[in-house]
Amino acid sequence: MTDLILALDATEKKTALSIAEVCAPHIDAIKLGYPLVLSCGLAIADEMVEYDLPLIADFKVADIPNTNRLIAEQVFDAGFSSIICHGFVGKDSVTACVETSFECGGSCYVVAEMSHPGATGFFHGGAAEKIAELAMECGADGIIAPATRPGRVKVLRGIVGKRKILSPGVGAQGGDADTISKLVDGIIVGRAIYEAKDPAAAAQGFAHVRKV
Ligand code: OMP
Repeated sequence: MTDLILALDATEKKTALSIAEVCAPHIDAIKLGYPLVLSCGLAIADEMVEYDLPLIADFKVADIPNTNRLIAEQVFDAGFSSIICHGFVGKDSVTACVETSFECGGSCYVVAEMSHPGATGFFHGGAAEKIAELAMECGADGIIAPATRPGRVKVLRGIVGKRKILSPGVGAQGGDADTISKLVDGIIVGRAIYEAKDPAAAAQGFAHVRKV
């Protein structure tokens, strides 16, 4: 089974809630990040409760350990079930997110390699492998790895083993859902669903992938 995670980056509350409502039967989780939360506040998580789906907070947290902990506490208090943090900030900062997630009964995912073209400027030469190793050492639940580079996901799978890989970059960024879903535990899809004329139909279009 590969989860379909909706990246709900719509910035208008009414639009975001109506997309979540119609897509809910066809998806496994909703990822909320800066675009929607900066527009509507963290309380938007409360309004999503009725869809009965896990909520992933994508703030790509990248600060000192104490600040990471404070951010993670806010996220879990608001009702999210997972948080995404950056790994390049180091072991102590990632550990703060992982420990807070554990204490709050949630999960923590660490960005190992990003999906956009510019990411290769820094996530290369073994950097992503190092971050994935760090994520495992810190006890993270999994990593974020790019649907736009399935070959790299295979390499990172070798490091994380059975731990989860969630993969953004399907659709708008060019990643292929069928290819990547065979390699990962969840695909993260944003614009291909929330910008579609019929978001529910677009989400339903990934039904075959959820069975992989
Ligand atoms: P679309 O490109 O519209 O499908 O959205 C992808 C979503 O995944 C956005 O919310 C991005 O912020 C997020 N994302 C990436 O696109 N690439 C990454 O490397 C990491 C993330 C993420 O952490 O979710």
